Amino acid sequence: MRICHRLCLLLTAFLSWIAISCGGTGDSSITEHSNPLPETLRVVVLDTLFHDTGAFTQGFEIREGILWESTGLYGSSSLRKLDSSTGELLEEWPLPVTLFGEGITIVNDQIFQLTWQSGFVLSWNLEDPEPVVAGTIETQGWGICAIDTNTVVTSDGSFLLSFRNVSDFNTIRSIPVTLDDVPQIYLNELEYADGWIYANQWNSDRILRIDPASGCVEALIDASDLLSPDDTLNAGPLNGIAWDAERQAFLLTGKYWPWIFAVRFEKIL
Ligand SMILES: [Ca+2]
Repeated sequence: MRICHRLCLLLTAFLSWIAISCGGTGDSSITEHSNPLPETLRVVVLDTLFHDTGAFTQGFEIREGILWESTGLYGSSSLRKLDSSTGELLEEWPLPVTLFGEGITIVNDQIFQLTWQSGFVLSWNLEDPEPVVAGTIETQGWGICAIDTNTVVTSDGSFLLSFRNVSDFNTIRSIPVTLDDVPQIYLNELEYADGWIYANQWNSDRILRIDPASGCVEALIDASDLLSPDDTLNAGPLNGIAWDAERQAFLLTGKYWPWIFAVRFEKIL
């Protein structure tokens, strides 16, 4: 009974923290309807680029006109260098067969690539890509994005985002991601742009725009209309988000998708 009572107190404190951090007062009788639902944004396609239907996309990132892609699965994981204007594959480097590639991000001249269950964070030099183990994390590796040159944020398939030191990947803090006070699980591929963290949820066409300070979902992006019915037959879920500052657009793709879409997000009027 004492354990149950303690768990109830912890759960109550957690829910109160969510209510307060997302703009409520912490009083459940007041906060039940106090937080407005986040706005839903539609996806406007600006351009369509080639994407390899054999690529099990796990991460997407752009630097100086080069689109970098991480692919997964044991035995076919890789780091790929793509032409960001066409999507064509320029070079590819395989991972050891024991590693399952996940999200990538770039800090200074290093690409950091997560692996799914090994705990290893790989580092690749942009000029001469060759993987080395830069550190380890205590969780599964799903998505990663850099928010400055000292800090990366990782997802692990749960509703938590972990802020980590680039130097050793130790966790500085973790925040729950909530939508209308409900924790959002399956956070996957990440991207940081304009002060927001963008995350797609595994096995959905939905992207969340998240306040990195509070973890509150501030907008929902519905990407369900990107693929035609024919294209969806052999395609997996959306799992690539890269902010292209030159285009002022996001590049979106998914596992085995035939296309990369350059898009912007617009309010639904
Ligand atoms: Ca990304």
